[in-house]
Amino acid sequence: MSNKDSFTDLRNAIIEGDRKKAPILAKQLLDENKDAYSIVTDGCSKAMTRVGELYQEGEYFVPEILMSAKAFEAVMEILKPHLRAGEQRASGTIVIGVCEGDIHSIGKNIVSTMLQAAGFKIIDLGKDVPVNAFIEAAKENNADIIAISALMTNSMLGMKDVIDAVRSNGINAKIMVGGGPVSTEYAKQIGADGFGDDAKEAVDVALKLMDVP
Ligand code: B12
Repeated sequence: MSNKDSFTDLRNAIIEGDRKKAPILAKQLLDENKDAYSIVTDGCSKAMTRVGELYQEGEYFVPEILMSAKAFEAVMEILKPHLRAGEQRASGTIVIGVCEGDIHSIGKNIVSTMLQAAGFKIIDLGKDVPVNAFIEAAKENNADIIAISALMTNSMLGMKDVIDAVRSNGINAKIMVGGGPVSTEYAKQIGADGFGDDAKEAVDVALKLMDVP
């Protein structure tokens, strides 16, 4: 990371996969009155982008990525209560999960936390979720929205299977999608009702789908 700012040490701790130091640094940032969501975006998420680059450059392998992911998760434990302290203006039920074959869950967890903070009831199906599980959960919970995450170009193809199954089962839920390789264009192409680039956008899109001003 080139530009040094308040989040540099935290980013480095995550890049180095230091799961002891990272939450301590996050706590310090909170004590300095840094906003919890900006700690996630400017600290943690940027660090993971760098980890992805190091993986592509052949510097990092899966074990190193896993250590960084664990450090990120340790930070999220500290930040979650602060992210949840938001204004709760939404009502509605959202079923959320990561596409089948995909075990990337960090981004989905942040989206889930932020949606909950906005007031939605969240049914989190976790990662590697088969199409049927989305359908069953949507029916059982009378879902207003189904939110699907994918981090890989091959797993994101499964989003269309979920959407097709939702429509053919006559489920009346709106569908929103997101995650690394997903774009507005792709979302339109597969017939999703909404797309969000990050967790804040996910909340805006969900509120819009529920007609909350
Ligand atoms: C961490 C990580 C892992 C960890 C995941 C741990 C965990 N618990 O999640 C582990 C080590 C397990 C892993 C494994 C693999 N990974 Co990986 N991984 C990453 C990495 C470095 C970071 C992802 C991350 O957490 N980002 C931080 C979060 C906060 O961002 P995010 O997920 O994008 O989420 C935000 C937005 O996208 C959005 N969002 C997310 N979901 C949703 C949903 C909705 C509805 C909305 C609206 C918005 C939204 O909001 C989030 C918050 O702002 C990425 C690199 C990258 N640049 O993304 C590679 C990456 C995703 N992995 C990759 C690969 C190839 C793999 C492996 C195949 C490696 C291997 N050889 O085994 C396996 C796949 C395993 C599988 N079957 O899923 C590739 C995917 C390439 C591709 N395009 O298909 C990437 C891009 C790395 C690379 N540059 O090549 N990985």
